[in-house]
Amino acid sequence: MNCGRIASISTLLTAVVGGAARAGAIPVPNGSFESPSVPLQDIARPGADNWVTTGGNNTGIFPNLPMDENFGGVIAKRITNADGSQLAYIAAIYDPTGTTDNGTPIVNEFYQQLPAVYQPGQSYTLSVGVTTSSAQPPDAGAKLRLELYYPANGGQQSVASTLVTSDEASVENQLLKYYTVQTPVVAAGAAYANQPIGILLSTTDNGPTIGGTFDMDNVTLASIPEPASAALFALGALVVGIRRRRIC
Ligand SMILES: [Ca+2]
Repeated sequence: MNCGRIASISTLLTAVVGGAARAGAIPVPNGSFESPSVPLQDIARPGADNWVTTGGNNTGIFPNLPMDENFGGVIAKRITNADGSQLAYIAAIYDPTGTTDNGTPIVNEFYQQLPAVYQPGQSYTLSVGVTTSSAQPPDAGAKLRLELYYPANGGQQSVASTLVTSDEASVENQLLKYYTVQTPVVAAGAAYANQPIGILLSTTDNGPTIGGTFDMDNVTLASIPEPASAALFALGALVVGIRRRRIC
């Protein structure tokens, strides 16, 4: 192989692998729950733009407080590391046979289906900031489900999920801790390959006697190329090494 050809291969490998090795951010519309804008005096409102929310008033968004406030003896704390000025709340209770004030089942979820699809050769990482409400902290053992799914058979089929418990989610009810959901590398033959990516945040792992509320913020999603890219990178480096040892 001549030196010119080796040089061109190494240049190509460096370009291809260098591009593939970077994790890519996938937009999550209203992932920071900044829309619609909720006036401070309204305290909170159900629903959130771009997300499907269930459970009536049990799911919605609220403006972060400028400072800790005392509401009739209940201390509501400012969340000190919020992203932007608003966050989401979700009640921990789960009672599909019960009904909310709006007449809907007590099933509390945020979900949305993205335009992006699960691409073979990529893995996906969902990241969500979570804390517990200072005014209505969740009961011990309450769980929050963070999930990546794909639409199937008219429903949602889980690809990967993480359960966050109230005991670990809180730092004095005022500091977000970040949790991730990691998918495997998508195989070309996987049922969810090339299917739309869905994000689900829910409290459906609890029961009808579990009270309190989780707060969430800054939902982000990234795609990461499969480890084989690292081998390609090593191959690229090897070709560069061969080129440098030869006299051209
Ligand atoms: Ca936010």
